[in-house]
Amino acid sequence: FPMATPKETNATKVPAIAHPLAEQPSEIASNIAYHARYSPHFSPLKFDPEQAYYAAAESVLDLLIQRWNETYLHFHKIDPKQTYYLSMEYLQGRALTNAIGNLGVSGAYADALNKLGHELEEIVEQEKDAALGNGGLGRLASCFLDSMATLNLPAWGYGLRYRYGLFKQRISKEGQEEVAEDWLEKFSPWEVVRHDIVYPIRFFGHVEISPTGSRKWVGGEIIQALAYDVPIPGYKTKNTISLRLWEAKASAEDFDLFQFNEGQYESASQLHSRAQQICAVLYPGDATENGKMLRLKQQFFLCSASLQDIIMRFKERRSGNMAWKWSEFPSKVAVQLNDTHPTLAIPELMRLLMDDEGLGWDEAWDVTTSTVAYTNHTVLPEALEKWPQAIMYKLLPRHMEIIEEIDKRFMAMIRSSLNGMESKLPAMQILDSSNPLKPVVQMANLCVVSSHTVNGVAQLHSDILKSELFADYFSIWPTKFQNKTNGITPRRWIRFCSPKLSDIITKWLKTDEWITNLDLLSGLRQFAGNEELHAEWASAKMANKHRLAQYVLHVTGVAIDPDSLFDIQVKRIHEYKRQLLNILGTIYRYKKLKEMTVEARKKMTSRTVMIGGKAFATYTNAKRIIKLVNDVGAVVNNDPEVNNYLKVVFIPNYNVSVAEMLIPGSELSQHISTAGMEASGTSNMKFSLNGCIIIGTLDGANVEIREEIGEDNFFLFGAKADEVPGLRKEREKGLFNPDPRFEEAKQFIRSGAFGSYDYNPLLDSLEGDSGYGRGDYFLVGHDFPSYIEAQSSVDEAYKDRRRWLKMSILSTAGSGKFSSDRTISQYAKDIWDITACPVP
Ligand code: T68
Repeated sequence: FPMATPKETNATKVPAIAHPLAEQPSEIASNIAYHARYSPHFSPLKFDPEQAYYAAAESVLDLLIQRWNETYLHFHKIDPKQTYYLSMEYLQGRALTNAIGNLGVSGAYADALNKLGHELEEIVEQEKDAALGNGGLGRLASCFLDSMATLNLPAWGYGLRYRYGLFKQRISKEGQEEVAEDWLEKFSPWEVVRHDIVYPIRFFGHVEISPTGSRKWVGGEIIQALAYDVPIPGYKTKNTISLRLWEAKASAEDFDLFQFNEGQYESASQLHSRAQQICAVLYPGDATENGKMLRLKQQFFLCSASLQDIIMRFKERRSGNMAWKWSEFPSKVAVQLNDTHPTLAIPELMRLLMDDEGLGWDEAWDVTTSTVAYTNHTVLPEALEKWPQAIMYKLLPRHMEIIEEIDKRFMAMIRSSLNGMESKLPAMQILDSSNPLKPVVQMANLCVVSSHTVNGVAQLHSDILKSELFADYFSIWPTKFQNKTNGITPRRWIRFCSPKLSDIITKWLKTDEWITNLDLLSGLRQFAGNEELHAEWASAKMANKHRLAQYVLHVTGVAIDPDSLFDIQVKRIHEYKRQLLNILGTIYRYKKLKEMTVEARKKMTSRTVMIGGKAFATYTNAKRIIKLVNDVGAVVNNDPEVNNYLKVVFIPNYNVSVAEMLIPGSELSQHISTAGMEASGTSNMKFSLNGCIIIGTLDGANVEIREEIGEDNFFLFGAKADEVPGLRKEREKGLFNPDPRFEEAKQFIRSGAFGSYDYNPLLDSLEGDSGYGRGDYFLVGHDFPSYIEAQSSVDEAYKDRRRWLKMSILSTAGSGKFSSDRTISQYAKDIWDITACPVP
C-alpha cells in the first residue's frame, strides 16, 4: 500500500486512530493522518491543503460524535420539554474553526497540522460556506443553534438540505452575475446521513370521507424525506445538538423499470426527478406558477417531515407508558416558526393529530396552539407571504379544509364575542377572497391566530407589530405579543474571527467568561480612556485592517490604505436598506474633493468606502445599485487627484466567511435603512461588538444599540419611524423641497461622470409621484442632508485618535446585550418554557 510522504514524518509514521477522543497534538496528528490515508474520498498519495482539511474535519467529527450521541441519550433519558426550531434557512458558514474552537482544541489542531506540514489558517480556508440561507433570518437561525447548544438547552433545528444554496456572486461589466454554488461538490464532512430516518410526504391527491365521517388525505404522489444530521457543538460544554436537514428522494418502487427498458428514460424516473427538484435550490424564483408550487412544496416538505419526526420521538419516549395522553404534548414539545415560511406546520400538526391519531378538533386545536409560536421578521408588505388559494387546494387539499375551518371558527369567535370589530374582519381573515380573481391565504394571519406567542425581533419592530401590522389582533390578545431582540453568537463573531482583540479583552477583564456572559464586557468601560489599552486596541484593529486590505487586493485588485478610515456597508442589497444613500453620499464626497484646493484636500480624512451584498436575481433596481457602486469605484479609484483621499470598493460575493474577515477590520459601519423598515438588523451588533462605530438611523436594533453604547458613540441621522408616514404624505402633496446637495449628486450621475450606463430608472425612483418604488418611497432625499452632516461629524471624530479609540472601546463594552445567549435564554424562559439539560 503506497505511503504518502507527508504522513511519514515524525509522529505519524503509521497512520492509526490514536484515540478518537484524543486532544493532544501528536494524537490528533495521528488521527488526521489516518483519515487522510483511509478516507475513501481521496487518493492516499495526496495530502494537499484540501485533503488535509477533509481529514482534519473528519477527525473533528470523531470528537463530536460521542458527545452528540451522549447528548441525544441524555435528552432521551431525562425527557425534558424540547424546542424544535423550524426554519427554511440556515446560514451556517464554515464549521471547522467553530467546531475546534467550541471544543477548546484550536491550539492542539494548529500544532497537529504543523506536524503534518500545514498551517491551520490555510486549512480552514479550504472549506466551502454552507449557505443555506439568504441573509439575516438564516444567519440568526445559525447563531441561535450555537447558543442553544452552549446553554445546554434541549433544542434542535430542522431545515432543508438544499443542493445549491445561495448563489455565488460574480461582478462583471454588466454588474452582478449569479453562479450556482456547489457546496456539496466533493462532500460535506459535517453531515451524517441517517438512512434509518425516512418519512413519506404526500403532495396533491384528494380527501376521502369514511362512512363514519372521518376524513383522510389520499392519492397524489409520495416523496420520501431522508434525514441528514449536522452536529452543533456548544462552547465549552459536552452538549452537542442537531441540525436535521431533510433531503427529498423517491423510492425504488417509483422507478419504472419496464418503461426504462422500453427506452422511455424520462417518464421512467419522473418522480425521481420531481423529488430532486424539491431540495435543488434555496428559494427558487416564485414569479411563475411552477416556481410558486415548488416553493410551497419545499415549505410543506420541511413541515411534514419535521412534525412526523417530532411525533415519532414524543411517542418513542413514552413507549413504556401505556397511560400517556396527547394533552402532554405541549409540555414536551415547543415548535418555533422562523417567520411564516414554515406556517404549514400548523395545519399539518392538526391533520396528523386528527386524521392519523384520532383526536377531535378541539383537542387537536388545544395541542397545536399550545405548541406553536411564531417569530415575525418583517413588516414590508411585499415580504408577507400570501399563497394563492388555487395552488394550495391543488397541492394540499386536506390542509385547506383545516385552514378554512380555523378561519371560520376564528371569524365566528370575533363576531360572537367582540363588538365593533366587524370592520376589521376582512384584514384579519386568513382566507382573503376580496379579489375574486386571486383569492389568497394570508400566512401571517394564520400564524397569529394559531400561535400561543408572536414575537418581533427588536423593541421598535415589536412595537410596530402591536401598533400597526397586528394591531387588531393585539386588541384581542394583548398578552400574545412579545419582543425578543435578536442577538449574535460571540463565539463566531468575535472570539474566533478576531482572536487578537479577544485576547486583549480577556487580559483587561482578567477572565474569558465574557465569551459566555457577554454582559461582562461592560467592565471595559472603566478602561475606555486608558492609554495602554488604546495602544493594544489600536494595534489589534490595525492588524485586522491589514488582513482585510490584503483580502480586498486579492479579490478586487484594488490597493487600499490601512491608514484610511474603513467604512463598510455589507448586507443584502435592498432599496429599504439604502445602499443608494451611501453611494450618493460618496459621490457627493468625491465631487467636493475634486472641487477642493490641494491644501484643503490634505485636511480631509481619508476614507475607504466598502459596499458588499447580493441582490435577489430578479430585483432590477438592486442590481443597478451594484453596478453603480462598481462604476463609481472604477472612476474614483483611478482618479490620481483624489484617490489618496477616497477609494470605493465593491466587495464581491459577501457571505459569512467574508463577513468574518470584514467585520473585525471595520471602523465605521452603515445601518441606514428608512426608519421602521429594518426589523432588527444583526450585523449592526457584530460590528459594534468588534469596536466599530455605527452611523445609522433610529431603526430596528440600532435604537437599542445606541441606548447601550451611549448616544455620543453613535452617529445618528434621519427621520424617525413615526415621522415617515407624514413625510410620505407631504411628498405626495408636492411639499418636499430637495436639498441642493442631493440634486447635485444625482445630477453628477446623470451627467455621465460614471460612464454611459443608463442610471435614469434608478434615479427616477427617487423622484416623481409617490408610491412604493417610486417618488422616493424610502426617503433618500429627505435623509440626505442629515446623512451628509453625520458623515462630516465622523470625519472630525476620526481625526482625534484618542476620541475614536474611546468610542471604539465603548462600542464593544456596550454590546453585551446583543449576545444570542441572552436572546435564546429569553425565548427559553418566556416562550418555550424549557430549561437547561447539561450532559453530565
Ligand atoms: C431579516 N429578514 C430582517 N429575510 O430583514 C432583519 N428569506 O432586519 C432581521 O435582523 C433578520 O431577518 C433576523 O431577524 C430576512 O433575512 C429573509 O432572508 C427572507 C425573506 C423572505 C423569504 C426568505
